Amino acid sequence: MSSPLVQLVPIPEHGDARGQLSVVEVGVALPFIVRRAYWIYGTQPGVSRGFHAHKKLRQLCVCVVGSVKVRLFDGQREESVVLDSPASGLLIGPGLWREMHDFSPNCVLMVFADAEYDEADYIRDRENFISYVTK
Ligand code: T46
Repeated sequence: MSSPLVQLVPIPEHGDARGQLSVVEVGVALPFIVRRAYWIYGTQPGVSRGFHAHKKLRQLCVCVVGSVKVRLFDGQREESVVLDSPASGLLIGPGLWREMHDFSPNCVLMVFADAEYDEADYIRDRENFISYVTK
C-alpha cells in the first residue's frame, strides 16, 4: 500500500517450476537510470541505520531476503513500512529522513541509486534536516 511518504512499486516476478526471478528495469519498476547499487547485510541485532536525508538522491530499496522496517519523515509527517518481499520496492526521493530498524538477522537490503556516492548530498542531523525542509 502506497501513501504520500511510502511509495511502493511492484517488482515483476518470473516464476516457474524452478523458482523465482525478479527484475528491476528502467521504465518498469525503476523511474531512473541506476548509477550505483549497494546492499546492506550482516546487520547486528538491535542495530538501526540511516538517520539521514538526501538533498537530491533518488533510490529504490528492495529487501531481497528477510525483513526491515523503514521509517520516513518529511519534516511534518512520519510513516513506517515493513519491507519483506523481493517483489516490492520502496522508492525514497530527496528531502525524506529515513531510518531502518528491526533488521531480521538474515536481512539483505538492496538499494539502487540514481547517482554516485556523495557525502555532500547527505543531511545527517535531524534538526538541520527540519530547517532544510521547512525553509
Ligand atoms: C541510504 C540508506 C538506505 C560509501 O562509501 N559508498 C556508498 O555508496 C554508501 C551507500 C556508503 N558508503 C560508506 C559511507 C559510510 O562510511 O559506507 C559507510 C556506511 O554508510 P552509511 O552510514 O551512510 O549507511 P546507512 O545504512 O546509514 O545508509 C545507507 C546509505 O548511505 C543511504 O544513502 O539512503 O542506506
